[in-house]
Amino acid sequence: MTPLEKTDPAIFELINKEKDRQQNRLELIASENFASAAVMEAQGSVLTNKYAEGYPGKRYYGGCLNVDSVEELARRRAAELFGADHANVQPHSGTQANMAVFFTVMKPGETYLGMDLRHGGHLSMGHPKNFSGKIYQVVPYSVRRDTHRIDYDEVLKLARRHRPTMIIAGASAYPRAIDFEAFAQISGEVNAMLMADVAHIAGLIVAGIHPSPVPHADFITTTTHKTLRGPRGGIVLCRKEFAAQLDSCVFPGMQGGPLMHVIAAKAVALAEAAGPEFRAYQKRTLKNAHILAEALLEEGFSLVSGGTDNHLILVDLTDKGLSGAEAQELLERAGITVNKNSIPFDPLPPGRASGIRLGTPALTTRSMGPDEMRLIAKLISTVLTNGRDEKIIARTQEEVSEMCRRFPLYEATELTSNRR
Ligand code: DSN
Repeated sequence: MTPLEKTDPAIFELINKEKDRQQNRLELIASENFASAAVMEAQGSVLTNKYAEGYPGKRYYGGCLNVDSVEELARRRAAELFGADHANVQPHSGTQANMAVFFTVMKPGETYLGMDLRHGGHLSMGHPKNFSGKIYQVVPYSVRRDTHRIDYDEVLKLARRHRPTMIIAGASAYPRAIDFEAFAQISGEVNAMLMADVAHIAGLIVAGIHPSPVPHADFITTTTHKTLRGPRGGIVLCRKEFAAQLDSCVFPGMQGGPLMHVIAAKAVALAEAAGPEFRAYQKRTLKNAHILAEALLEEGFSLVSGGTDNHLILVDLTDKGLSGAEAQELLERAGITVNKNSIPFDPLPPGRASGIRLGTPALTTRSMGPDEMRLIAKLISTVLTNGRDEKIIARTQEEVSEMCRRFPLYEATELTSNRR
């Protein structure tokens, strides 16, 4: 019996069930991944017990010698990996990383440009219930109706008209490469700060298979758990002239004690991301996304923008007579996990949505490749065409289980960690 099983059988059982779910289902949520055993070991370590408000060498608590070294390593690894001047590794999430930049750059009431949430933008780019929509004035930019790609002419026009303090280049559901240089030209012309939110594509960037924003942006934010394959959390990178102000906006500005166990896990993931295996993994992720997109097109699906340049695909279901919510539910019952997603110019509200978003980072981590992507496209097509048929759902579930058995994720004996 493990200590957890003995102390809290209810939580032990739920973790065990979640492990089974991860093991036995096809994880296609574009923002999820499976962190390594080393990352989870660091995150589950004694560092969770240490308070360390402040920064290395300037803490409000004694006993910070070891956690100082941990945070120094994490900061150095992050800055080196991306080629940035400065890194703050304390934000607890991507939204908090973004909040730190807003607080550094903008006064309440000031204006910024961000990608329209209905066109791929993120909650923290102006949702009316989020700080970014409540405290600041957002001017949303969109994708073009004909290509579904960012309309850089519109961004320029809006920038000239509104003279924003900041422009955000970044998205959470955009399947095409982002032209950070074009954003930098626009922000330069109107004298705005440029923030790149690369949460989704960070892994591709460090692997050199998506253009980097580092030479162009004043601030770069990312989460650490998506393509970067680390623990859940956020990081901000910036030019050195903003370092002190950014750090002070994170602590004491918006957070108290940093999560040192998570920072240690971030450091581990950043070291993993610097290695050659990680680059190969990102290339496989990209290739799998291309193959999955092509196979879905062959199955008769429409894809937003016609395909993908990165790890994610937005499927437009308008001609299938299904909402994204219905498709998500049918696929879930068949063992395939996706999320409903708005598509550009969506006639349905976000709670129903006309699309689903698919991503290949997690399945690539468990070593699935082109053959599996083609099979998955067929399974998705079968379910979404005949999903009300219980026999089809049951047969698909069996195929999913068989595929998952061939690509084991966790050691059979370990209940809470140890990705293979
Ligand atoms: N929720 C994340 C995503 O799925 O893209 C963004 O924070």
